[in-house]
Amino acid sequence: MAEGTPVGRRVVLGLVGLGALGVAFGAGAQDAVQRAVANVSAGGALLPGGFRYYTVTSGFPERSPAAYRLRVDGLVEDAATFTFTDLAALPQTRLTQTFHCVTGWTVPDVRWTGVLVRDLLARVKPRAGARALRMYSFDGVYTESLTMAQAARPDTLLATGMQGKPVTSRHGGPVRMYVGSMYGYKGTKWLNRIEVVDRVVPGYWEHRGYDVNAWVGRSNGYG
Ligand SMILES: Nc1nc2c(c(=O)[nH]1)N[C@H]1C(S)=C(S)[C@@H](COP(=O)(O)O)O[C@H]1N2
Ligand SMILES: [Mo]
Repeated sequence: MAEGTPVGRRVVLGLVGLGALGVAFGAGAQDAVQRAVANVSAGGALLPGGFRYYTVTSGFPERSPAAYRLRVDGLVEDAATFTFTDLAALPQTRLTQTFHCVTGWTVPDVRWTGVLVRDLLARVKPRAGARALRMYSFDGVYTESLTMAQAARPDTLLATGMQGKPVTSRHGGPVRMYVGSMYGYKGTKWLNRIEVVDRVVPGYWEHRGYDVNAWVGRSNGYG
């Protein structure tokens, strides 16, 4: 299901109203509602208190770490296919950072672990003329983009761990992207290919009106 447009004040007030539901019906009921909505619509409920599970397809694809492959190709000297074990052998980075969906929900202090995209790129050696990355998902539909400078940031991560556990299938495991300086939509779930290209190619949500440069607080009408 679509995740809608960035929220303004009116919708934020609506969120506060839904928060009151938790008081009226008890937190257990609220959690049950949130789970139900996540299961049924996959669109994420507008309820406070944590992550939504987003997908633009009808489901949440599953792939085991053993079956996982990440292809990195395009304008590189050494195109390569990485297994989960290969990724685990690269330098590991930890980040603790707030997650921001452009529709207004956030999750504070999310603990991520994984491989910085810049450490991955160092292995495949981008060629002169490389300007951007295209990310692909094994959901078969979702795509995203980053400039090389955005990709090289110290908070642009191929995440294999989230909140001290492996990234679950619902959250895009075994490997998803996390772009800490940008809204959540830049973080491709179920990542299976990174193509190095000569220009930014807008991704799934950018074709539907979101900003290509998705800086938290200064894009999509915020700031
Ligand atoms: N493949 C894929 N990646 C995706 C999405 C999606 O629907 N499909 N949604 C994006 C959006 S808008 C957000 S806010 C985050 C949500 O991550 P979560 O589902 O783990 O909460 O994933 C991003 N990556
Ligand atoms: Mo989002």
